[in-house]
This record gives sequence, C-alpha cells and structure tokens, in this order.
Amino acid sequence: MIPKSHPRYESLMMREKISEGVKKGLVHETGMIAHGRGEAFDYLLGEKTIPPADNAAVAAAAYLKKAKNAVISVNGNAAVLSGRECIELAETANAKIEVNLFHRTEERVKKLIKFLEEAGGVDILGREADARIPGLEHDRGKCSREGIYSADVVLVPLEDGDRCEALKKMGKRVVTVDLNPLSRTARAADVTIVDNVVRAIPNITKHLHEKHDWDKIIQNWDNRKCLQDCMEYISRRLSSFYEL
Ligand code: PTJ
Repeated sequence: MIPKSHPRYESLMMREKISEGVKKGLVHETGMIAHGRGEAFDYLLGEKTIPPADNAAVAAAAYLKKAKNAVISVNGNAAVLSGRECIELAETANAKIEVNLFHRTEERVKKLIKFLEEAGGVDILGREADARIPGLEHDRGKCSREGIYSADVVLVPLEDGDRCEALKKMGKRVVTVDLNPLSRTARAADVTIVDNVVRAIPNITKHLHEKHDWDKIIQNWDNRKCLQDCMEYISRRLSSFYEL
C-alpha cells in the first residue's frame, strides 16, 4: 500500500491502476509501455496542466458543445485512469462513449464495457462493431456505426497516430489528449490537449460548465501554435531548471 504522504503518490497510484488493469485484462500489456512514455512527458511538464493545455481544453469543450454527434472513444488505459471522468464528461457534453481498441479482442471490449457500466456509464457502445474506419487494417479498424463511424466530433485520448489520421480522412473533427506533443496524433488532431488524461478530462468538463463564445473559440483555434507553445513551455522549464 502506497502512503498518501509519499511525494509521488499520484504518479504511483496511476501505475498501480495500470498494473491492476493489466492483471484484470482491461489494459493491454503494451499499455504499460505507453503509460511509461506518458509519464516521462508528464515529468517534463511538471505534472500539472500547463497554460496552453488549459487553452486546448477550452477548445475541446467548444468542439464538443457544437457537435451534433460527439463520441468519446475509450481504450484500456483511458478507462482505468479516467473512466468515471469520461462518463461525467459524456453526460455534460451529451456525448456517447464507445470502447474502441487498438489491440481489439471481443473479450477485452466486453470487460471494458462492464467496467464502465459499473462506474455509472449507460449505453456504452463498442460491442457491435458493425462498421469500419476506412484505411485501417485488421480489428483496430472496427467501430460502431452509431458511434465513431457516424460521429462528427471524436475525442480520442491516448490514440495511435494511424487511427487519428484515418478519422481525419473521414472528415471528422478529432480532439485528443496526448502527453507527447511530438506524436503523430498530436500533430494530426484538430485539438491536442498536452496533459495527462486524469487532469485533462475533468478539465474539459469544468470548461463546459462555463460561459464562452464557443464559435469564436473554434474560429480562432490554432492547434500548431498550441503545440509550439507547449514545446516552448517545456524548453523554458528545462533550460531554467537549475536556476529555480
Ligand atoms: O487499449 P488499447 O488496445 O486501445 O491500447 C491502448 C494503447 C495506449 C496501448 C495504444 O493506443 C498505444 O499503443 O498507444 P501509443 O501509440 O503508445 O500512444 C499513446 C500516447 O499516449 C503516447 O504518445 C503517450 O505519450 C500518451 N500517453 C500515455 N499515457 C498518457 C498519455 N497521454 C495522456 N495521459 C496519459 N496518462
């Protein structure tokens, strides 16, 4: 048991959740590697929501607010780290949730749907897999016609670059949460929140409750500039590290 007083309590608890998730068959084993990469980038950010990531969370809220059929795509890592928060976001944004996996097995889809239902989710999509994302081979292209296939806005936390690009080619607006500002997903998405899912998802929900000129936010949104701001933040933080 990790004591709450441990200086790295939050980070260690996330590791525990991922590790438990693997044991329960919710998280794919490579999810641990993905998490480790994320952790390294989180360390560079100072494990907090940096200002450009907060701006991106407002832009994400704007896209969700204006969507006609928004879908939150949940994979193994996102479910165990922020399943409850994804459900709250879906309720606030009037969005659907679809379990959609990179390493898809029917068994893991079923387990994850059950996990999300136990956390309070209703009508979770993903089991049916009655449509395909064009251009993606094998099972990772499978999706729900009622969900991702027909969505206009898709929120895909911790996504792989290929799928993000394929969703863009389908004409969708893609919002992602990725701690790595250099990733292909980060660069291909319309809105990239360079933050940990555990902070980013509730942050979008918080912003959805605020009053904003949503159209203007979308009109003025520049994702490349946001990624550049994230890189500059990290560079400034690193170059002044021993002066702090
Ligand atoms: O559950 P599945 O089968 O859908 O598989 C999920 C993983 C994550 C294994 C799969 O999508 C994958 O391999 O993803 P990648 O290509 O490793 O990309 C994951 C990205 O998410 C990387 O850029 C990580 O830096 C980032 N990341 C990892 N943990 C977090 C994160 N971003 C935000 N919050 C995190 N906690």
